[in-house]
Amino acid sequence: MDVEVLEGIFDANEKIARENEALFREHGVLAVNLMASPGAGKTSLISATLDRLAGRAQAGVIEGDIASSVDAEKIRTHGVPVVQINTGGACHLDAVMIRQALEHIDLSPLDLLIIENVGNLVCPAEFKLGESMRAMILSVAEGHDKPLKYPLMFSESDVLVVNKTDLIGMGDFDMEELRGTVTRMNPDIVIFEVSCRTGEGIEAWTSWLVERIAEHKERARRA
Ligand SMILES: Nc1nc2c(ncn2[C@@H]2O[C@H](COP(=O)(O)OP(=O)(O)OP(=O)(O)O)[C@@H](O)[C@H]2O)c(=O)[nH]1
Ligand SMILES: [Mg+2]
Ligand SMILES: [Zn+2]
Repeated sequence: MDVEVLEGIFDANEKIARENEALFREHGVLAVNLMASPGAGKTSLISATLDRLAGRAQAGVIEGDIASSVDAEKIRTHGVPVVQINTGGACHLDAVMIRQALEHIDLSPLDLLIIENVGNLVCPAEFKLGESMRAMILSVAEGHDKPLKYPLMFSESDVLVVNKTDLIGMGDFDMEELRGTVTRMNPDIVIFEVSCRTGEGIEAWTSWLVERIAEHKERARRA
């Protein structure tokens, strides 16, 4: 594809993303684009977060996958509204897919919308969905060198959740090295260390998210 065609695709996506963003703002909903490679723990983190959020914020979830509704079925057990998007082969979500999914979800009662992007460490970072927060997960099993190899997502994310800390010590993962690399690329990024298996760090992450939800609501109210 030549450069002009690619720019056209990004511009068209950006326009719809801005419309989605306006809709989220109108409803005072914090939309979070959750990105990571396959199996890093996106669905596990959403599940653990929903358990902790109960009574503190109303959440909805959009599940993006190439195929199947496996993740949506898991999230539905938490009693929150869920919409599954199947991309039919595409390796990332785009703003049009989100707009279509929003026809099936009532934003009015929600404070938070978590969008689980397709498992992929590369192109999801290139497509805005209308989110106000970009969150990514890196799992310990993937290795601390990933920011050097897949820089865009690490440099574009507002928050990095390092998952599977229960596996530290089983390989050569170096948390300090990871923190150093990521912070040099993105000095403003907020980093949490969690294990969805043991529950370590989940409360710290969830409390931070609750604060961001309140901040976002206040900003939307003033706008
Ligand atoms: N040891 C360990 N395993 C975990 C942890 N979190 C998730 N897992 C496991 O990792 C696997 C993948 O987790 P998922 O939550 O499905 O990952 P995902 O990122 O949603 O995967 P896709 O949607 O397929 O991209 C599952 O077998 C989880 O049980 C953790 O903190 N520690
Ligand atoms: Mg998943
Ligand atoms: Zn893609």
